[in-house]
Amino acid sequence: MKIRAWLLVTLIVCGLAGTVAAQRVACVGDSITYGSGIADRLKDGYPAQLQRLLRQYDRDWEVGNFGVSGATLLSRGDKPYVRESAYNDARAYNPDLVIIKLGTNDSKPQNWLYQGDFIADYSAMIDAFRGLPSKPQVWICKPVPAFAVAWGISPEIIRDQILPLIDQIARQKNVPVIDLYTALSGQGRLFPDNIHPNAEGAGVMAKTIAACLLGVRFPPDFNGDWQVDLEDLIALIEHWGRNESALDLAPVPFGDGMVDANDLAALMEYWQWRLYDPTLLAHWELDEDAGKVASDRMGGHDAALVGEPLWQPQGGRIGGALGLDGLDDALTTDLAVNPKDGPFSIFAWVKGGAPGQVLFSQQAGVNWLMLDAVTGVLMTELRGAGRVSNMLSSQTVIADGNWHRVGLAYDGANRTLSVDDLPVAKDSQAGLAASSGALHIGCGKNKAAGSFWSGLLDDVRVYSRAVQP
Ligand SMILES: [Ca+2]
Ligand SMILES: [Ca+2]
Ligand SMILES: [Ca+2]
Repeated sequence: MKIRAWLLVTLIVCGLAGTVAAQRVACVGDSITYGSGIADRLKDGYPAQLQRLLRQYDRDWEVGNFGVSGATLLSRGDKPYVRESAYNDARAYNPDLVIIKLGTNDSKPQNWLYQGDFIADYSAMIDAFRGLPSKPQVWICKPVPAFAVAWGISPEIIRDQILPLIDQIARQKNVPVIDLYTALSGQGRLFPDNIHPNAEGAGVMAKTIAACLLGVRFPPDFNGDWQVDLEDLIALIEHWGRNESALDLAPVPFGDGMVDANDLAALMEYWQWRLYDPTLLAHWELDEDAGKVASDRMGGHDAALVGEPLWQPQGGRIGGALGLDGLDDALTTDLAVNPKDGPFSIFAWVKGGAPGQVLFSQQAGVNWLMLDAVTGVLMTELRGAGRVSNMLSSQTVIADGNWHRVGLAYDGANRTLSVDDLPVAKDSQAGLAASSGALHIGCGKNKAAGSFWSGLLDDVRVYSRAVQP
């Protein structure tokens, strides 16, 4: 009976999957939205953090920061938002979603004089945004708490008067509310000046807002493979009816601790979703069937085909692959990862090869991953700057006509070579020699004869972390 209920629920929610697509988000607000008091507000302000969270789901999410320090919702306040150029900018942004977080500055005595206008002014702003050609969905936020009176801002007015008014507006205008007040209650340590959240506090805001927009509190990928699939569903089933915060996807934004139908529905909304690992710098899937460009799924580093590599749409390990002739075929990229800068890794599926051939190299640098010129074992020439440091060789020959997943990972202290997700060589190496050249795929550092790869190449990934095999 239980299983049948499961299947039924699964089938019902499956029909709803795929409704979450990337959109343009305009963040309207005051100095808390702007990011006052955050050292690097363009990186750590809540809109920037929100964009990063959303882009785990889809690279096309776009979040604009239209915060204005000191701005009030009240049009008779001392700095009405509607008279700021940011208001025009936010409307010209053509948003699909608008997040309004105002009210904090309205609690100042000179502004709260006009409290009687609050509902009408807020309604007018909601209507103005809803009337844009892009017909955005408007969300309103309960302001974050104030932890002391500062600049005339009143913690009590926010809590006792503004919060209930926001609820009232939400009902009257049928607009969804994001409760940033509850999200940050008791978190005074995240507010160095008692009013403005620091980067961590802005992160809590971003998480809360992202949860509301996405319908899920965090990515429903419990085993960390950036895919939402059967393994994640099984994890949910195994914890069904239990109190397990690591699987508490819903209800948004705060969860309920329990693993139940809410969480299943949230997961199914992302069924078969491919998430983006923020440490994945580039991912060439090599699934094209024509052309001289291998596109980067992460968007920033499309690779150029050199020579006459052949697309093999049916012949890959994952989808299609690229065939290289061992003479002059390769891929060049503009991705420059300096080995001196710390952890990174590179992985690919490969088939073929011969002694001396190179999979990855760095222009004006060294060969990152290659087959030993004599024995054909997998090795790297990447090493420390000192004369005592050595190359690292495995004992593993991969040129046996089968597909193998090969990798090189550096965690800042250790080099690891892997084949088929098992380590085949590892040593400590405190720091690698600096090199800022671009990554070559399928040829040596100098494109020397004999260094070109002969065989198939598929699913090349470069990370800014050490992915452990
Ligand atoms: Ca997963
Ligand atoms: Ca739950
Ligand atoms: Ca592929």
